[in-house]
Amino acid sequence: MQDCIFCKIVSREIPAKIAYEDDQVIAFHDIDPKAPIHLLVIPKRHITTLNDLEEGDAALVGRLQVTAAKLARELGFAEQGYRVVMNCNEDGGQTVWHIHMHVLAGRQLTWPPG
Ligand code: D5M
Repeated sequence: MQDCIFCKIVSREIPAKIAYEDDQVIAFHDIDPKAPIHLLVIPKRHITTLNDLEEGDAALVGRLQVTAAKLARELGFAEQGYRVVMNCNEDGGQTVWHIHMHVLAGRQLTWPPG
């Protein structure tokens, strides 16, 4: 999508610190980290919010989680622990309109989130 910053990261129109990429998914470091490690795992295909997911997207969404787990093992924070979060729409705290999985690690996270 033309004006989507995450689509522009996918197409390399804007830079990002990319941690993983395959044909369907890309992961990069959040520009405004909320923890010592803060990754975003996104589908390359533009999907605006979680509400736009369809039956056929189940494998793609699973792939986001599998990618998060793979990165946790590879970057060494799997055993210590981490949190994955996906925000949806205004009340959920979504600010970028291309679905993304936050992966937060490297400190004791509190619950519930604010
Ligand atoms: O999270 C959107 C997240 O996207 C937020 O943590 C900042 C991050 N962000 C915004 N622009 C960039 C770029 N250009 N690179 C990396 N990270 C970025 P949300 O759940 O929508 O509030």
